Amino acid sequence: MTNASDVQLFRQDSWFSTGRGPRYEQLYRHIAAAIATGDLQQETQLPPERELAELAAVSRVTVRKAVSQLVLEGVLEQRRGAGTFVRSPKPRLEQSLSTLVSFTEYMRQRGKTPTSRIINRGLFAPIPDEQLALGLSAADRVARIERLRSADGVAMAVEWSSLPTDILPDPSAVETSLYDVLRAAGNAPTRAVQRISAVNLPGHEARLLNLSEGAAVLRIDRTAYLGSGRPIEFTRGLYRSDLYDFIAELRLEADL
Ligand code: 16G
Repeated sequence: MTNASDVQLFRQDSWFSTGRGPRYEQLYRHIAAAIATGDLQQETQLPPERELAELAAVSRVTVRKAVSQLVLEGVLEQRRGAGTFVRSPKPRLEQSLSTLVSFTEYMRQRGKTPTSRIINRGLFAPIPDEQLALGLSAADRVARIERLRSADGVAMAVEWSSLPTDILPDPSAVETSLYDVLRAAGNAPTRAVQRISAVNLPGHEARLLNLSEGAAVLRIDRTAYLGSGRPIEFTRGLYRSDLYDFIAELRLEADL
């Protein structure tokens, strides 16, 4: 049933201006802004697609595009047989536990046995990328571990993980899982930002991964943060492209 505030909120002159982009995009921005300002509160049900199209004087396709974008971003939620709702944010801890998965956890969840071969580790002078990501100065030291990550004996990824030395004073403490060590010290990250790109494998890493030099792999740079907002992990990894579903899953779930 249409109520007066829906009529007000969705009528076209409250969100559409000529020259500000396609209708679905303007409608999308309008709904996102209404949620951000609280005009549309958590758990509010949106009018059904047909009704919304009528209120906004647009086609159902326009409504669908705007709504599906917000669903994809996790702002709206479609509940089967019930309708579309403004999603309530999950508590921070739960969110991070459900989305910030370590290599070890990810492989175990899929019934595989994860292993790590340490290629290099120690305390080093930070390179500029590490300084930038972790907020270190050139005079600081950084704990760095280079590992070959395998699952059921198959090489999957090469990872270089860098952490401030007060967070990981002894890189040799890491056996299989870095996150287990961080968790044990009460320093588990609660949020991470990842940058994903496609690169061609250099010779050294190609040999480690049993792939040919120049093969296309995914490079992922992850910066992970404590609840306080402090960055504590910068990991650059080269991942075989058969790990792609793992990455897609993270990107879909993460409310970054
Ligand atoms: C994942 C993370 C990496 C993290 C590692 C910890 C990605 C793209 N990267 O590989 O940043 O350091 O897990 O795994 O997901 P671990 O606890 O098994 O060492």
